[in-house]
Amino acid sequence: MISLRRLSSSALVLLAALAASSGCAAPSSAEPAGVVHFGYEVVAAHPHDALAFTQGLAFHDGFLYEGTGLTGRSSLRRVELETGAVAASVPLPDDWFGEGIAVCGDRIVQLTWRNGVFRVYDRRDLRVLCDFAYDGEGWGATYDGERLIVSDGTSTLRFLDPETFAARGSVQVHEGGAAVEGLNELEFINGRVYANVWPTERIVIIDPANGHITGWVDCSGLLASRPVTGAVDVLNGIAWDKDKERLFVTGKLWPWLFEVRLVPNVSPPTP
Ligand SMILES: [Ca+2]
Repeated sequence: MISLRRLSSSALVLLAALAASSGCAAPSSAEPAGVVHFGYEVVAAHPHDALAFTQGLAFHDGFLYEGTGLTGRSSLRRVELETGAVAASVPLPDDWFGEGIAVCGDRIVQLTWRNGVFRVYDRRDLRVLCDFAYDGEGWGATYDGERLIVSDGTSTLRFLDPETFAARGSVQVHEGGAAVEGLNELEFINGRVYANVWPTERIVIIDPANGHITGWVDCSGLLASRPVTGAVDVLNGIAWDKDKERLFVTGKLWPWLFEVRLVPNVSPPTP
């Protein structure tokens, strides 16, 4: 069994109570009780590098940190929130395909898709500290304060020691007995793991203690709310400013990065 710190779920309990009192649509019978369906409100839209194939996103001390993908174009960046300007950028080797990132204290860990390497940086100057070999694909990453949490495109979240990368357990993410595949970019927020579900416009909210789903966020229509020229790819990238409790989302090649506020108790999308 996996041992971890369980944080308060009082917010979700409150949201469920609000749902019951407001007459909003009840969850379908196919999912467990208590699953909250969120929509969103756009708080702000900030410029984002439309050439950045966003694979990892985090927020720390006033800056966004972004990992980009595609061979020959992969990088780790420090990005100014308001302007989208790239304040610092370090390229990955040309044949590496960058994936998720996690800020672990003074270090940043960046995954690669199929290169079998985690790269570790000094967060302060983005200097490469070391590389770690691992088996399998790397997709998303986040940090819960104790463990690195990674996804690999399946329904499994793996927990690793953030310094040695030793395995510290895993959970399968499921809803009503059905595995939720395609877990991609991750963000740890108030005891839950938020995960982009590739290749959809939905974010799933996961209890990392048991893999149960506690909510869904439907981000459909988000990018369409702003002018877009050029090719774009899917929603990917979630970052949480824990000091100001701001939630940021973007996508691969999106020209915008959005601050959003989640709105509970929307009806789930029709399958
Ligand atoms: Ca993230």
